[in-house]
Amino acid sequence: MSEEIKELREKFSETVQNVSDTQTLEEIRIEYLGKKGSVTGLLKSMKNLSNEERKSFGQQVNVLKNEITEAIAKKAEQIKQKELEREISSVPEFDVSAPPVLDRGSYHPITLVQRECERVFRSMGFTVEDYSEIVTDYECFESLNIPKHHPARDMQDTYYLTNGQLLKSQTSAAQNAIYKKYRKALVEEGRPIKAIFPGRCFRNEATDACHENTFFQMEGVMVDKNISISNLIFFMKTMLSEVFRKDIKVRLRPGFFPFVEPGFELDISCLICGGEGCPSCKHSGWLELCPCGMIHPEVLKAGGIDPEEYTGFAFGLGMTRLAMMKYGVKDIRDLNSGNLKSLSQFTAE
Ligand code: FA5
Repeated sequence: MSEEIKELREKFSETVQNVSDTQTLEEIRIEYLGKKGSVTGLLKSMKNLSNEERKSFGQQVNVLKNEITEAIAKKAEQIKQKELEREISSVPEFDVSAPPVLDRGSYHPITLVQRECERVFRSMGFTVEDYSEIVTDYECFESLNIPKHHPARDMQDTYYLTNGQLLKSQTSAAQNAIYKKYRKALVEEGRPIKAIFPGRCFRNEATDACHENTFFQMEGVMVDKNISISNLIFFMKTMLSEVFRKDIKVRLRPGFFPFVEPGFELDISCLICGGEGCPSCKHSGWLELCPCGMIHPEVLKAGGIDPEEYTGFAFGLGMTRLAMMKYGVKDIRDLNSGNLKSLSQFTAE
């Protein structure tokens, strides 16, 4: 009987050695460890043995079973790592001097990053919302607990239309409408509000390597009973690890926004300079990427949601900066330049 174990062990290690994809590995797992698998077969065959033999044979089969389980887990990890390396190496490097590829259409890097973010959040049950670029003062500021003459308005000077409307300075401007759209489903059917809304934002500010007057953000909100900071941190971590597919150094520090309490600034270590300091990160080594926090009770109230019963988190991801970091674009202004020589490097698959 031990001969059978030896043969099975040898056969398994030969087979598993050459496996390079998850599906074949799963087939092998079933072949050996499944209900009708070879190892299970050995265990079943023990019923014909004497008590003494059964004990020693059982132990040996269990050792083999553990060896196979471990080897399969190790192989699965190796395959995953290889797939990840393949994916990372297929991300195009940004080279400002590369010749243009004008015979093929291409997606803008921000579109690519936006689609990636949408994919990640959709898979976690978030809806993707579209929102106007022209909004009212109420949507952009008042409903967000920023009354007229509040100093927080100074940080977001934007472009005003003659009719008093404005080009939205932040995707948070859509929050109020989203709460109103989904509050009935929340209160009457107990369905949590889980929504993201990517969009273009405008600010009247001097441009530099990491500031544009027109840029993209992606807002996200989740409202339900008992939502806490842990939920916020979980979603932030998942989003970053899915988008970058590698370990990113992140720091969370207190941040003030009138529409969240408490509020945080989520920064990532600058991937252009590796944290050393460069113009892309204003020489700090860190890049402000995704401010976030627990939605202020006044903001929930303005959206028709009772803050005594419901809580939620909100975040405002700087999508243009995310695209810079993901594709190694040193100057944010390249992304709005319309320069085909640079942008056509991101040709769609
Ligand atoms: C806001 O706009 C808040 N609405 C974010 C928020 C949402 C906070 C929900 C809390 C809860 P801030 O002004 O810091 O915050 O901008 C958010 C992100 O947008 C920044 O971290 C940055 O990544 C990006 N951003 C801001 N200004 C610019 C700019 N001029 N150019 C490029 N990206 C910018």
